[in-house]
Amino acid sequence: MNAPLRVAVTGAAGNISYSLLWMLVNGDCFGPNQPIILHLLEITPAMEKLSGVVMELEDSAPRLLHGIVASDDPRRAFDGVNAAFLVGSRPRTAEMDRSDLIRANGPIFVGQGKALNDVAARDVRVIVVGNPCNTNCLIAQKSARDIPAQQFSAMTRLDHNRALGQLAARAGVPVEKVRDVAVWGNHSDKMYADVTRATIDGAPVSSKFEADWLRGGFLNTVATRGKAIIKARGASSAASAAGASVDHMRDWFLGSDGRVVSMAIPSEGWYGVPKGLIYSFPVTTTAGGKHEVITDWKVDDFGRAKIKENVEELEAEQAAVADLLGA
Ligand code: NAX
Repeated sequence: MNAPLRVAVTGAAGNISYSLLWMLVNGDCFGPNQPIILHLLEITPAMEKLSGVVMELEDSAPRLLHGIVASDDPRRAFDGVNAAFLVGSRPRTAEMDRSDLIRANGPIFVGQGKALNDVAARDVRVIVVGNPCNTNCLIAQKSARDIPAQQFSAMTRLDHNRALGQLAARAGVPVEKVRDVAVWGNHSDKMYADVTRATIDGAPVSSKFEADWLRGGFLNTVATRGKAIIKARGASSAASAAGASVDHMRDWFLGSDGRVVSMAIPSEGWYGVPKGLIYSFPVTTTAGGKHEVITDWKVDDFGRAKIKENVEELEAEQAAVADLLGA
């Protein structure tokens, strides 16, 4: 057994965490020989609910769980952590539009970014799940001045997995036969699930399906899947979101074995995306927390327009929180 890894989860009493925490303690993310100490953060009014989650974790007696820290103080919850899942954020209410949500959540990520900067392990890897996740990630990253920017990321893996799932289902093959799908941009309904390099059982996706479907029904289904789940289930995606965050972090820590995956990371100017925007790119990952953007992806005119649209949306989000980025 390795020495325990300290893993923070915020919004630990929420819906996504109710799946995520058990995936973590069962070894799905960091492997079957990696013990973990869970660091759980909640807001004060949710601490009682969190105590129930802690009881259930204890009652599950997981072999890999070597301790739990539960707190409503980010500086205590992030102390020494090597990985952080920033899931908690304020939910969008009926009267809020996207810009209200951005303004409501921004300050949370200033505080959490500063706390990570001050007390997390220097090798910490951060995934932001709480929406609007790209811009929340930007705020946290800018607030953590001493942590290298590329250790911050936001989650587009659920969109990526949704795209894989749609293609596999339509082709009638197991999902592992589908490769080289990439999600570009923002985790919003503008995100672009790009299949121009994708293959199914070695054959190009473009040879299997009509371009009209790939640019129409397919993209639309992936982009609006969250809403369809809320309508059908009466609650937002939780287990699939937890699973996607685990896929993201597992690949980051253990490597994607040559597979293309999608991560929203600080742009270095790749594909004309302005430096610093938290933008989803096709990447491969290697063990030890490294990701490498695939820089020779041939983007067609349709893709270029989509990439630009996402840049514009993220720039507008960035402008809405400009006052929080120099904190
Ligand atoms: P819940 O409302 O069930 O849970 C959120 C939890 O966060 C609550 O327990 C709340 O008390 C806590 N919280 C709020 N402010 C906090 C703070 N400052 N510090 C710590 N905890 C805080 O939401 P859930 O269904 O778990 O979803 C969590 C977030 O994930 C939402 O923002 C949601 O929009 C986002 N999602 C992101 C996805 C993605 O692909 N990036 C997909 C799934 C999900 O929609």
